[in-house]
Amino acid sequence: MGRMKHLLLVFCFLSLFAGCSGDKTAFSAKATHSSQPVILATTVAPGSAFKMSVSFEPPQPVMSKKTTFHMTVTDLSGAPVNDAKVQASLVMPLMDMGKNEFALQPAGGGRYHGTGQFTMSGEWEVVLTANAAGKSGKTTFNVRVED
Ligand SMILES: [Cu+2]
Repeated sequence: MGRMKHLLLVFCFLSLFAGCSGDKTAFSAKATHSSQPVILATTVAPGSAFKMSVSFEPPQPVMSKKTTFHMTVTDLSGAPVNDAKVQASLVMPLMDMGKNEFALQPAGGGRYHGTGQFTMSGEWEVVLTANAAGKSGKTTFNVRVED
């Protein structure tokens, strides 16, 4: 087991070096993935009236847990939009995973929160649509989900 312990120390050091949390999972292969970006691509639909950003809790979404979505909506000048109806749709680009949609609730300052669950690891599209004052916007975030 001495060799195992040594390997564990090396992995802990490497994961600290990579900037991850160095917790109990540091030995697993997951930790080495943590230096990869969570959001792989962002695509704003043509003609969108809003700008959107998104982040996650936990910061790296995993398929076995619910994910809290934090997002912001601004108009094209950057002013927060507080009264939008915001909907998220979770889609796998490579396969039909069924309908997986939920609404996000406004939290002031152009921020919206909601909870959803990715039902598989791999690449997902988080499609966010916002509607306010007769205008609409749509942004797709390609997101990496771990198992
Ligand atoms: Cu799938």
